Amino acid sequence: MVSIQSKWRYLFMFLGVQLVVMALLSREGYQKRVTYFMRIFRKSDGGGRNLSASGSDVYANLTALARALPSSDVMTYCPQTSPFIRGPIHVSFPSGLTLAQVQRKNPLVVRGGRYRPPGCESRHSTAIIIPHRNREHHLKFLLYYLHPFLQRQQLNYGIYIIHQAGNYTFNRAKLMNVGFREAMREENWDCLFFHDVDLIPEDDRNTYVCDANPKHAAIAMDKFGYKQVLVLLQLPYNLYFGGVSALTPLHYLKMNGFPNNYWGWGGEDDDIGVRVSLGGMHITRPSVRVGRYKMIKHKLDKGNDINPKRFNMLAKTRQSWKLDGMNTAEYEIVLRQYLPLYTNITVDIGTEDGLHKPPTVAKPEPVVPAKPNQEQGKS
Ligand code: UDH
Ligand code: NGS
Repeated sequence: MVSIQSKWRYLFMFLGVQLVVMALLSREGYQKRVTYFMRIFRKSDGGGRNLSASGSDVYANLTALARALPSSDVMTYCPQTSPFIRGPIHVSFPSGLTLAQVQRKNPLVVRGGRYRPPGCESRHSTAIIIPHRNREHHLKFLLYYLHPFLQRQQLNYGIYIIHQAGNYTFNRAKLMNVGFREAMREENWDCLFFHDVDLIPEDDRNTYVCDANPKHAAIAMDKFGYKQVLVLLQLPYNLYFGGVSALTPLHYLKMNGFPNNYWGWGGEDDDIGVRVSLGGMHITRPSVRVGRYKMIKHKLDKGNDINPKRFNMLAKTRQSWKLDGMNTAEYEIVLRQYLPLYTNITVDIGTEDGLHKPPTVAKPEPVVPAKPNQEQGKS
């Protein structure tokens, strides 16, 4: 039999344990654990529709955008700030994505990767220039995110892929010169975005329109922990201009475009930054909160080795910028294709020794209709 005294003892012990447990639970760790579990519950009932912690689905409001037809026959200008802008975008890279899927998700994009907002007259027209070779996998993801991103901003836009022909060392800056001239030949764009293929914008408040001065848009990347690149690289004079940058045609011509002689990785973006200042301009930037990008991870490409001459060349930008640039860019267009999601311009930019005949590039075979009797003869 348990005595009354020992009953009290058990009761006090029980209360004591309760008190200790409560004290432990009320510590900060408990709060974190509760928040963690709450997040799990919220995620499972959210159906992935609005991932508020990591941004929203970039396609979330595209159907509303397509329905925004003009209220009368007279098209009015789109509002100063697009009502479809949402802020942070959730970016991930699911396997199995195809260009056909991207095309289906963007029914208003027309031949050559062009778009105009359906309900109003856009205030801006922007060409996106993407230097490219052997990065089809990255291009697919960029197109998946960039098309709806630009549509949410109610821009007139066109996407140009400037594809370097052959296997000679890659030259990012010269491809940009080609992109500038070829895009301007097609339309009087009021802004050009020079865009690496592996950088995905993560906030649609980072508007793809030009400022009064050249704008460096990719200022915070995941690979640098979203710290301002400028601070991290300890660059002098605020000149970092790599990744994604925006210039008007006038800006571009004032600085004589980009250099043509940086073959291989590195330095060309620093040269471009110096040219901005030599052209009498300065670089503007969005805030770190908005100028955020996710980089698709990769290693240095074959055919794009680090350029050992880059530091010597950089030391001479002040003397060379007027002698080498847009005014001296020589190239030969190999192929121009108006594809459903972009305009592809395959170009021979030659080598350090100058421009010679294009290396063998697979041109599409002319389609010769087979004669019926030939077909029959086969079987
Ligand atoms: N690009 C291609 N194909 C190539 C090389 C470059 O399409 O073979 C284009 C592409 O748009 C790319 C851009 O050029 O985004 C810039 O090249 P990059 O991605 O190689 O440059 P980044 O500075 O490279 O992003 C990081 C690789 C690690 C270099 C380490 C050197 N210390
Ligand atoms: C600088 C390079 C730039 C390059 C930047 C970031 O040092 O071309 O690093 O590179 N300049 C020179 O080499 C002179 S990154 O870390 O993104 O690979 O863009």
